[in-house]
Amino acid sequence: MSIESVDVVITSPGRNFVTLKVVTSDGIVGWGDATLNGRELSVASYLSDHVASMLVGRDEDRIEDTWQYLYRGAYWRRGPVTMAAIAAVDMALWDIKAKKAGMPLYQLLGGASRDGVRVYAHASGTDFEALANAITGYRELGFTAVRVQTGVPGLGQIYGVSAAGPGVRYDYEPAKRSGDRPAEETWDTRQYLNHMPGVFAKIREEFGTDLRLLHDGHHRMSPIEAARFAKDVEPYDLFWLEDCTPGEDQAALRLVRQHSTTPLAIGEVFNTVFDYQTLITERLIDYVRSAVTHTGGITAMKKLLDFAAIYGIRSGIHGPTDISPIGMAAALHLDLAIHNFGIQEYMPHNEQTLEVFRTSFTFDRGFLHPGDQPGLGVELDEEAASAHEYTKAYLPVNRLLDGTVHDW
Ligand code: KDG
Ligand code: MG
Repeated sequence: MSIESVDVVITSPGRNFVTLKVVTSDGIVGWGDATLNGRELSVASYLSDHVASMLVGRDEDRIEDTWQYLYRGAYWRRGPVTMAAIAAVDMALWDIKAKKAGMPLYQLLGGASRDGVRVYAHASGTDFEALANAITGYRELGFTAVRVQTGVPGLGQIYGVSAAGPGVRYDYEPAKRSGDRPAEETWDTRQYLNHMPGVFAKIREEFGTDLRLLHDGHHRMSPIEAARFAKDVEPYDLFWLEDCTPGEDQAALRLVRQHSTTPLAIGEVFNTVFDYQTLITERLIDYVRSAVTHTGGITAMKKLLDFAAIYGIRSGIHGPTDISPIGMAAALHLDLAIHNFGIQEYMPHNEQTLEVFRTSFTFDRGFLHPGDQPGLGVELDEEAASAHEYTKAYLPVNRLLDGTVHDW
């Protein structure tokens, strides 16, 4: 048996997704997610112009060998485009292998280590009342963990905050169809640092100590600013503070660690285990935030999480709406199987997306389960996908109040 065809499907059911379809000579179809938000077509080209022809005729069962062939064989290593392309191939091959075995993928990864995967939702609001409404809504749905993002007085639309108002829950989508250029937002770290600790104090007052609270700094603080933030929010018992400093600078987290016991998570912009080498061996983080889709797939992510496990570091796999339901399913199978699971991000996809990607994972009182269909458990409906044409969309660019470009 061998790989007979490899195709790239680009579809936009509400937002853009790039999907790899691998078909074997005996007709088994494997799916992989290759979506890189705001740069989708580069991964599509990497796959269709450079990788597809290399895969045809290869033995679909040789997953490790194919991974090394694409990673080492390209000479040019790492980076989000390369690693998203390799991830898509890897996911599709695991999907095929599990379908051939007649088992859900998590069985091939060692079987379930737990009954379900604890997930956190995105609660946000432009002010405290809207935020509190969102938190209440998620608790009613059974969520036991929420990520909290809120507006900062004096700033307009900022990262992570839905402007849609109370009652609308699954609605924050940062990639904007803004024509040929990204939309722009403004930022001021001083106002943010002065505002946020009070928000957490009020949440604890109103919702008590049970709820797990998470927060995303989205790379905006300098090391000493992040240290101050982490120290100021210590009394409110955050589950984690995410991406407090820009991801490139691993040593920055030494300073944050020296000043605070707030748990730290980082990694959604990382692509390989090497981005974590200092962070893991020096125990500078508590959670690995990579996406399976952007880190070379299931093969690479399993190795990364096993490496983290040796240092007592747990998983917190990236799961926003720009990870397709296929990438999300890959995360859920890993979450269920590994021992050092921490938490899984869950930003449910909208109905349009779920008409194109037929999922079998289930949500029950704050926990997800990948389901027991053979493979990853997600099938792409190609006819439905063809009705949604790609539309260019960008993540926003961020500027300080004086116009200086800042990390978004
Ligand atoms: O494409 C960018 C998003 O995936 C990112 O902004 C979401 O930070 C994010 C998160 O933690 O989900
Ligand atoms: Mg994040």
